[in-house]
This record gives sequence, C-alpha cells and structure tokens, in this order.
Amino acid sequence: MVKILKVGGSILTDKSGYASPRPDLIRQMASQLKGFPGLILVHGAGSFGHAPARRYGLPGKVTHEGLLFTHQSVADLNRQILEALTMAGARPLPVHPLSCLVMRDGRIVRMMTEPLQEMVDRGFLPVLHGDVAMDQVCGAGIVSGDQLVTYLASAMCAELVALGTDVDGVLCQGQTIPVLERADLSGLDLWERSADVTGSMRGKIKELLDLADNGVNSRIFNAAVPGNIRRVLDGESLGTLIRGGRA
Ligand code: IP8
Repeated sequence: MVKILKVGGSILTDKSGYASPRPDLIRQMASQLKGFPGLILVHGAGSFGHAPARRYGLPGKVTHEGLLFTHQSVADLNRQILEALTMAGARPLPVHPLSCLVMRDGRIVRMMTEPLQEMVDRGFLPVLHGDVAMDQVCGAGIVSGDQLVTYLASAMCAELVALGTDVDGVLCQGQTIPVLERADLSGLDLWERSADVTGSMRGKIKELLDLADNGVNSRIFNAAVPGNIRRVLDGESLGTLIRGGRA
C-alpha cells in the first residue's frame, strides 16, 4: 500500500512566467516530506510544461522539437525539486513518465510500476511529473500529473491520495465544499482560475470522481499553506474529500 501526493504546478512555479520556479515554495514542500514511508510524489508541470506545450501546439501537433523541448523543460523542474528534496533529507529518485508509460487516445494504458514499488520498499521517494508521452493512437500527447495519480492509485492500491493546489479545495461561491460526490456535480457552479492544457480544477475533479467510482477516495487541499502537506499525510481532513457514493 502506498500514499500518493500530488503538488500542483501552480504552487511550485509562477504560471504567469515561462519556466519560472518558486524556490521558496519548493523548499517549503520539500521540508515536509522527510520520513514518510511508502510515499510517491507527483508534481505538476506549471510554467515549465504548459507554456512550452502551448508554444509547440501540444497536445495535437506532434513534432520532435515540441516533445523534446517540453520534456526537457519539465525534467528541469523535476531536477530542481529533487535537489530541494535531497537537501531536506527525503531520499528522492526521479521517474520520468515519457520513459515508462504508453497512452491510447490521451489515456494511460500501461505503465511500469515495479520500479516505483522497489523504490518505495527500499525507503526512497519516487518523484514523477506531468510530461509528454507516446500515444498509440495520436502519436504523442500530454500526460497530466492528475492522470498519473489516478492511474497509480488504482494500480498500486493507494491507501491515501491527496492533491495539493493553491486553493483550499473545491470552491463553490467562495466556500470550500467538504465532500464531493458525482451526484453533487451537476448542481454546482464550480470556481475555476485558469484553463491550462490539461484542464485545471474541472479536469482534476473528473479524474478523482472516476477514481472514487473505483473505490479510492481522495482529497484536494491547499498545499501552499505551511504545514498542510504534513497534516494531510498524517490523515487530517483538510479541504475537499472526493468520495464514491450515490451516483
Ligand atoms: O501540470 C502537464 O502536467 P500537469 C504536463 O500535471 C505538461 O497538468 C507537459 C504540460
């Protein structure tokens, strides 16, 4: 059983810039991740992924330059995050989705999870990220951190799934909704900050409701607040619980 944490690119990078890290927030995250056995970390791509993807017409347009440059850019963010995690004593190892999964029509159909399990079993922290990926139908596309989380949560029977964003959870009319089930969705006027190439809050909720349908609940919380990442990994009920239920 593993715990899966995703921290969004809107926290770790400045999305109004181009490949702009936020070193203080990267360090703040890293300082909370020492000493959690069984943890897998996925981080968003932020301005290291969405800006180059848009520039090269991804997803949709498949060029060598677009794939290579976008991958190298998100791998650079991953390298900076690994550096901070190493400094914090969290024993991280990088895992690049481009090299270990394949998609069909934008959805992961196969991913090699054995290396992740071995890393976790030996007390290391695997660190994945939103990436470009090969696709058996489209040639190539983008795999979001959110999709990685839901795939891994099902494939590796996660006991805890938490997605850290820069807002307090799923917001409706300025209020955080404590619990969200599929049946609640149609009546809600959800708050959305920005649409990026992988779909933002709406995309996240869709992924997590599908996961809840498969019996795995998850939580969306504010990972920018100091200490919240530790609290959520310790099992505190922060933000919004995305739950399987009535639908
Ligand atoms: O930030 C997107 O990943 P996300 C990955 O987790 C790219 O949605 C390359 C834009």
